[in-house]
Amino acid sequence: MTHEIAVIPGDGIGREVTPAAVEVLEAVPVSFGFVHGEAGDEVAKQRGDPLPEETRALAADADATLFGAVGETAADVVLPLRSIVDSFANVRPARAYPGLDALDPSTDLVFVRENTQGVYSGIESEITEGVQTLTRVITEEASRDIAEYGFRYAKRNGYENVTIAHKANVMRQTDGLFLETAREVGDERGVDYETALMDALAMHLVQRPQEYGVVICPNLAGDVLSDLAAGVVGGLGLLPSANVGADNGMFEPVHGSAPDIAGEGIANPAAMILSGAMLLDHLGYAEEADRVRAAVEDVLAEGPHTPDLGGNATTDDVTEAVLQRL
Ligand code: GGG
Repeated sequence: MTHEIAVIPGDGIGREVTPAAVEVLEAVPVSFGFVHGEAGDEVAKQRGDPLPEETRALAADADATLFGAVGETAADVVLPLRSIVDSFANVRPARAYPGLDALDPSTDLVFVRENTQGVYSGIESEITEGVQTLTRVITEEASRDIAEYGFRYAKRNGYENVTIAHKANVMRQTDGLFLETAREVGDERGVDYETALMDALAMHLVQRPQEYGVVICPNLAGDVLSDLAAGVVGGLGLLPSANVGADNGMFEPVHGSAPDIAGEGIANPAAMILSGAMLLDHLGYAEEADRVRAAVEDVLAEGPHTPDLGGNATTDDVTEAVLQRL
């Protein structure tokens, strides 16, 4: 069986790391057909549309999508793509790797981020000059879906600690509903969990990350806390992610387009290649996914390293080293 994969590199370093993940997927014994699409800031400049219709169709029709990165047009590209592939959960693992400079070497966190609403619902308006508003949407249904996914993920993957992140003492109605619903799900399952105010949680994730496992979060909190966790384990070049729903999925690094280093060929491809491993998991190739992760871990432990990890290797050097291990 051949799996059709939509490949959308996007902008900046997305254009450099996405081919690395494709090369790695081509090296595993799974039959893929890759179809390529354009999206992002550059396409918006050229065609006036950051997410052309044919790219939307590619993502909708494919078995899964590999997405690189986007810059200024994030709201017009990555949010619609997540919706096109019908994903309600954004899973962002942040692990410490042997040989790298993590604050605590036993850190093993997974952010399970609500992917459809919160302040990313896209409802903003100017009510009068100098006054902008934003509507934060939280529904019981979406809160239940993400909490069930998070608790299920923790059980399946052997995580003992589950934390529900919220700010219900301030956003009483919206995060009040999120918290109440997620607690109900935990109670119905009869499992242990804790709840945490997201601001205090940010501090504790830095001070004692080893005490946390799966963190179930509203949308913006998940985006921010996972970047914070990237700082805890060694940088954004290390964090992959999966946008998943009932069937389809989109796999992308947590990092953005990094215009400061784009075009230099020195972006760390680890996050993108690890996103490819999550794609393999999603399609049912757990063994192949583990092999890709093991190859990346070896390279992270022994080098070569790109400059974000203190080395002077290029994206191609690191990709080649991963391919050699595979
Ligand atoms: N590959 C991830 C990417 O391009 N991120 C840019 C960004 O701003 N993302 C917002 C989000 O993840 O919700």
